[in-house]
Amino acid sequence: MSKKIIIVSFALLSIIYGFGLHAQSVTTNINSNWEFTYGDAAVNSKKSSEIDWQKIDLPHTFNSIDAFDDEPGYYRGITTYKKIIDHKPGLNRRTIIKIGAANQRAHVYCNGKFVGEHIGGYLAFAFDLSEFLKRGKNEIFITVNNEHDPTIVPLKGGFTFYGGIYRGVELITTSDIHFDITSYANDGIYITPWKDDSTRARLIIESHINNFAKDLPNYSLQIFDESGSSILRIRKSISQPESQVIIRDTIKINNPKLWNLDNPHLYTAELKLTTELGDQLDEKRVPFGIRYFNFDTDNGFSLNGKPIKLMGVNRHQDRPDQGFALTQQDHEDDFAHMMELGINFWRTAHYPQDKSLLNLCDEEGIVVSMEIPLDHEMTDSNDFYNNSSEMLREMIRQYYNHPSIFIWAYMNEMFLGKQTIRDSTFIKNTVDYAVVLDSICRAEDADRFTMIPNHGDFDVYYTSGITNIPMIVAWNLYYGWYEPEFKGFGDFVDRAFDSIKKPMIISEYGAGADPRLRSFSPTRFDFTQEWAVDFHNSHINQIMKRDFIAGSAVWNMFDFGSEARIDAVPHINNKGLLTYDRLPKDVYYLYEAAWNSQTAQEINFNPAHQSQTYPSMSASVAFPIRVFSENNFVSYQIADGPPIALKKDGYMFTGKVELGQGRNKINIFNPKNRKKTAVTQTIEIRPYQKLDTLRINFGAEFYLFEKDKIPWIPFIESRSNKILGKNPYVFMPRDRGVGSNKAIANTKLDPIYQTSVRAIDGINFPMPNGTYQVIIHAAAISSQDVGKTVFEIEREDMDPLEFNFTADDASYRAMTQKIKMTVTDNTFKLLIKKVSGQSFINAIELIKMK
Ligand code: GCB
Repeated sequence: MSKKIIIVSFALLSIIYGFGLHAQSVTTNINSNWEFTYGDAAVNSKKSSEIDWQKIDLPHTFNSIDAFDDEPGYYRGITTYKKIIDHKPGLNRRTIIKIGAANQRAHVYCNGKFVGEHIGGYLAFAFDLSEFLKRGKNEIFITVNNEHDPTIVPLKGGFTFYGGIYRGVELITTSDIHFDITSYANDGIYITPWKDDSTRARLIIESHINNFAKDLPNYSLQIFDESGSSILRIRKSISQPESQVIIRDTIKINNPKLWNLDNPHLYTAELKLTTELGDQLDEKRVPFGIRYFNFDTDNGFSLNGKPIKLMGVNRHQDRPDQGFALTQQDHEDDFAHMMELGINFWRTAHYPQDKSLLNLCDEEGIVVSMEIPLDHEMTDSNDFYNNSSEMLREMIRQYYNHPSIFIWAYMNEMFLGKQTIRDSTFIKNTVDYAVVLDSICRAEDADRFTMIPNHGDFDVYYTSGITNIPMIVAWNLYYGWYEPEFKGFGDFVDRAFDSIKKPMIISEYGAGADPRLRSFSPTRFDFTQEWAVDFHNSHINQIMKRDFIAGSAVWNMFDFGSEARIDAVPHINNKGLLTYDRLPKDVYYLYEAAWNSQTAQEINFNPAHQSQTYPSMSASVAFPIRVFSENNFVSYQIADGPPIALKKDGYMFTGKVELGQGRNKINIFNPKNRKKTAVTQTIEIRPYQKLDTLRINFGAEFYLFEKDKIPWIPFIESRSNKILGKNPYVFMPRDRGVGSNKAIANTKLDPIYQTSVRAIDGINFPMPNGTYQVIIHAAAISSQDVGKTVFEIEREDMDPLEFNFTADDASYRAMTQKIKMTVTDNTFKLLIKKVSGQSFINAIELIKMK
């Protein structure tokens, strides 16, 4: 790994030596009292005092709000962060600033002087400020630029690239002689463990030391096991006066306690630098684990000789109103959700994530795959290649000591939208560069596996030869979402296994679910919770059946920000098992049944679905029951009726019951004690005629639930519920699935406005006599509507009500108009007349007037 190895030796048993209370390294977090401004204040001709600074604390991003508004795009440009530090020189003569992550190009200045640059938004960096600091107040400026830069990855990607200093900043004071933290912002220590044979492990411990003093320090290494007992001690003097010294020790540990998923045993290496008199100069404590593992083409993953199916998730690092600027507590809370789900595998897609999480993975026994954000696109330029290669090296060196990391990945879906012949140059450049990146991984770290995740266009990857390069070939597959059928998943992986004889991981699979949407007859791309459940249930089963799939990771653990994406919730990717604000969806409970060994045999049920009211336009509904459990038998009863068995389907039990109007109590029995009820689901089917407010959506079969409000119900045509017109049709402008893929301005109810019935002359359905306030909801979502007065609604004794979309900003905007209507013959009738373009309706509300 290193170029300047000066001392190479084998272990010497040490003698006990004394410690002084000399200069110890001190790390201070300096996250509070920063100032922030847009633009480059560091080279700005204005005085700092004339700049409009906002007071902020770190972690911080400047995109947590503008990436979610109705305006396309978000601020991508230069910004400046300022911090005053009070410097009191002491025994520690060196002062180093360490920045956890700044997205994406950062320049650090101290008292107006340029200190250094860091490229890339997802890794830490550190600069020695010692030559720039003066006694007393010092002004630190960090400019952070997140504008698109063809030389810095990610160039593309399905997530929001929130700019800012979004991880913490530390100031480290240390002595002139210290472990090198500036080169790669790690601890200057690299521990490579492997198992020699059944009774012995061999470790190489490499320490990088900076020596500005030219004194000759002493070096010591001590290894502790988990109980804190010292198992080995080495002490030596450093006889070389060089300013950079690398010490490499090879040590052996007999009968090592291995790092397993059930018992992730961690050793600690304690490394010290002391003066000749024994005064301490610097100290590092580095946890590490000893384990051996393999990814096998036919049989998948094994750890310490034991086969383990890796089942886990991907996770993005953002939350509402915070973007990437998460606190340590936020990271830990996310990890707690992942543990509760029962994962044993985590892909940190699409970039290296917070160190605190990797520490938790080390401690809890989670297998991690980590990657650089080289996603979809690359530039054929030296700067691009240098920056990306350096980023890969930086990632490996910063995270090298974490026993939880087993895989380095370095590209994602590079051929999305590419064609073998048309894009042959791009494809060739990518393959050539994959060879370079793969060899960097293997040179930096001979122990771990390499991986490239590809999307589901098998031929373009296979024929390019890129699948020959990494040690693991991974696939991001969306059968039953972007592609038509769940079953396509199995067909795809079987073919890939037959063609590419290499270990395989399913690096992504997932389906969108807007937590507000539910359906009795879910369908692809309707964003209902029920479709997502069916999707995942099918996928878990298909994955479990195939031993050659070493592991799989759900896309995604949490909903996340994706500014350019327009699904049911614009700017959010809704494929999370939990919502953006961390509320579990139904699919979360399905996974608990599949993975959480503590709860798998029980009923795992979304409490949010325990009691629901469904207004209905029909006398009864065929209500689907879905219960999640790994048990063999689950039954239910309606009211006090006889127990009825549900049908087992993978990790869930299903049935359909006819529910009449009123409150229906469904008792689901505890599978372990069938006399006891585990969950009671109370479904109220409410005849819509009895409601004071009726809210009807057109063009989809889902219900939309809003907190504390009457849900929106689908308009289901029947003999009495009619849509009038010669050829009315449900509008499906999306190339697959339900509704439009446009964000609708002026509303949060996008699914209501994205769906519609067009070429419509009116609607009628039974409604008790009386007077109603009628609210008509319309949004022009077809190109045919732009710039037109589209339709009019007939009104009693008044001119028709016009829906006019001629204004420049009238399209893709929620429009509502109210009218008063009287029903006299128990039939509500709304007549719509086309003026130009096409008539349509998205939704209506009827509110009974006293
Ligand atoms: C993918 C990408 C991921 C997207 C995901 C999706 O294949 O790797 O970044 O977010 O699909 O949801 O479409």
